[in-house]
Amino acid sequence: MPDWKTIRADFPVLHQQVNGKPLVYLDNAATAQKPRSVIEALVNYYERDNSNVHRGLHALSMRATNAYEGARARVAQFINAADPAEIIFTRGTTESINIVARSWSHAHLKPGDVVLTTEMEHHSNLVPWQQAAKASGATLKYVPVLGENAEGGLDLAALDQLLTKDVKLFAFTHISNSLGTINPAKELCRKARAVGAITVIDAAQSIGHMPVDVQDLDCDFLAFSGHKMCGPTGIGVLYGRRALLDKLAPDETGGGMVVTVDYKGATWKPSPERFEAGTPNVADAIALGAACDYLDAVDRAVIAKHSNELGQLAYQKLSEIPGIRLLGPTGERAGLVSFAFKDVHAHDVVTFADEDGLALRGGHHCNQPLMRKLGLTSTTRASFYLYNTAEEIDVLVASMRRIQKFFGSE
Ligand code: 7TS
Repeated sequence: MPDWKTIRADFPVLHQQVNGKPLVYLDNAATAQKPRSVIEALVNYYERDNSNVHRGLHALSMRATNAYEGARARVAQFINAADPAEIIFTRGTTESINIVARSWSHAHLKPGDVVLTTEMEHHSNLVPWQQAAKASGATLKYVPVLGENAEGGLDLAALDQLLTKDVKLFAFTHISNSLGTINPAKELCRKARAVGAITVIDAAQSIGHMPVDVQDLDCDFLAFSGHKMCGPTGIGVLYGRRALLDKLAPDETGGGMVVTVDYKGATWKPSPERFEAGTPNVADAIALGAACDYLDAVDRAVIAKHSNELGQLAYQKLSEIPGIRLLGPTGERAGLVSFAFKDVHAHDVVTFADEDGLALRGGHHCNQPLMRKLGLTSTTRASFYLYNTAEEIDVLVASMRRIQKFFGSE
């Protein structure tokens, strides 16, 4: 078992005071902090190797290219992809999903087809499918969530009813960013495959928090962001099965992704270049590789156990506060809790908690349709990661008790 307290020492930003109190950073579902090794990977690249990739024959360009392609191979290993060519570097989860929603949908969806997603999706895995359905004439359907606090997770019996031969694509989140639900991703992929639908997993919340193996999950596409797994912002990944990618038209066109061009047209390179037009985000891709190294050195199964236990502990301690309503599963859950006081807006909760040095998030968490279904406009969310401790949950609970007393919310 790693010493979680020494892990904290790897994250420079955590060691500061906020409003005269030690910072308690519990906004990891929005973005995770960066260990020194990731920050150094960025600095080293810009101080020693900075150059454009793929097109140069000089030493710096070759070093940059090797490091960039090395990062691709590292990410492939991180998610157990069969081939580094299945790793496309993007700006993040949102761009990754949009690429599939535009390129794949444009070629494959027609009126009468069904795109299936769930009621617990982040807008990034919802609005692109609404757009794809509108553009193609396909119908978008949602797997419902169960329970007045969505504590029952996805309605798997309803899923079985919804999964007809008309379903061409099923897109779902691995972990809900507003409920803390861990979806049975492997089972969902198996069910979708049985009716011939392809699968898209939104792994934004799972990628840095638990082992993710695309071959074991047997998914077709998987999307994630570097910044939620200790890597930089502005870099993310679209994983796609090679056989699907090679048949897919590019989403963006330009330099670097063509074989030949004349005044009439162009031909495309295979994946991954086909989907990476223009100068890529070299530095951040390399630092994402460093983030993979960091997380694997700790071990993602161990990280999952640690942050899920913090999630359960926080859920249990917060549920003892009068007038609080907690969302999501009552038992096993991911490392986040989302809750609401009856008469206090989440923005007030977050502002009060900030006085106690806490970094929380309040709002709809880009889950507006789900919030509306649950009769809420917003929740307060605390989300945990490998550097958080049980003592920090005590700070959270004490702060929430102070707020509850101040507002007299019952
Ligand atoms: N999918 C899920 C499940 C997410 O939680 C997020 C970001 C995204 C997609 C989009 O990721 P991006 O990196 O492309 O922006 N979630 C949150 C959040 O919960 N609070 O801030 C961002």
